[in-house]
Amino acid sequence: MAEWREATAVRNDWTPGEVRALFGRPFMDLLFEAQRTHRRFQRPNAIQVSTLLSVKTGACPEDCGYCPQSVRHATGLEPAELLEVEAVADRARLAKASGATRFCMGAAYRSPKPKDLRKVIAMVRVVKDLGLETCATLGMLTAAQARELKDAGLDYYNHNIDTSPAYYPQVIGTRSFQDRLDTLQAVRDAGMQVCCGGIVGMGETPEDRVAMLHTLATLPAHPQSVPINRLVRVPGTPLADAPPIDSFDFVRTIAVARILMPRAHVRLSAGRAEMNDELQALCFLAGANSIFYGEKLLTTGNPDCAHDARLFERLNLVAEAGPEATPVAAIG
Ligand code: SAM
Ligand code: DTB
Ligand code: SF4
Repeated sequence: MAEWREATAVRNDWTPGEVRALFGRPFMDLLFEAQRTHRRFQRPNAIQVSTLLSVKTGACPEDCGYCPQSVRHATGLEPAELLEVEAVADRARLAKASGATRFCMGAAYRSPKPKDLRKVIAMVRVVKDLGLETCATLGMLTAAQARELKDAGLDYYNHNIDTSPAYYPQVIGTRSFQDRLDTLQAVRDAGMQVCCGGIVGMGETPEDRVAMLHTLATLPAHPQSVPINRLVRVPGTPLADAPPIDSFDFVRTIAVARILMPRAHVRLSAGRAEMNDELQALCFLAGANSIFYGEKLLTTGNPDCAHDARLFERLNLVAEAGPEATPVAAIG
């Protein structure tokens, strides 16, 4: 097996053996190394704060086994059409006032239709004008759609690989792993920043986690944001009864992501509502430096804002300054 060696530069030639060796390190050694990498490449006590809004909810034709928004799963979710631009602007103003620097608009599409894309573009423009970083997640994009979004001022596009290439077909049947890589390529080519990560706790093996992080860390360029989601097990989805991932294995996944992609923001994403403060602190120590802030993710719950503000205060964490270079201030 390949020996793990300390990374002195940002690399995208990691081998599966090296990634496996990182996962196999004693927990304390791994955390120490992740924190060392974190301090070399990131601000140790600053957290990037994003707020999510579902701009089009449910009735999605895709069959993603984890997702409450698929029309194929009986989750009781009430679908909602694409929101009006002014309604999105109102939510973005609130997000900014509460300390978020990035506003992420999520839509339950396989891929956006031309009419929908025009409306999303109008949303991107108003959110950008508020001085927020903009992010969208709308499913698959063509190269031309990616360029249109970039021209409208979209800073980030979120599109996750979700899991390993080998486990992927057991979770999603309606689009391939390669389709995802193609969209990521279109986003990179358009000059947007890439937000790409995955989900753990879907019944995958440790080797699937190795392969997922290896795929992310060997993309032509590392994603600028890497969301690590812990599966939210929603009743009615095929993965409702997936065995929960051990908390320390979750922390290991964060730590390995931090070491492999030292310049990326690693986001502690879905699943925080089921984590206690101590586990979240361990994730921050392992190198997570971004969260979704706000009481809802897309359709499921997230910790309440007062609780997060208190957590930041207790851990002396500050919110990273946004694009308008406002002073770094504690959220809340
Ligand atoms: N429809 C678009 C797509 O799939 O690309 C955008 C929205 S989709 C909900 C965005 C991401 O949310 C998914 O790729 C998945 O990683 C994450 N996600 C969805 N349901 C989740 C759940 N129950 N637990 C954790 N993450 C989830
Ligand atoms: C990501 O990686 N996680 C977010 C965001 N990107 C779009 C979505 C999490 C969704 C969790 C389930 C829900 O709330 O519907
Ligand atoms: Fe649709 Fe996205 Fe959910 Fe898949 S993850 S079912 S594409 S909303």
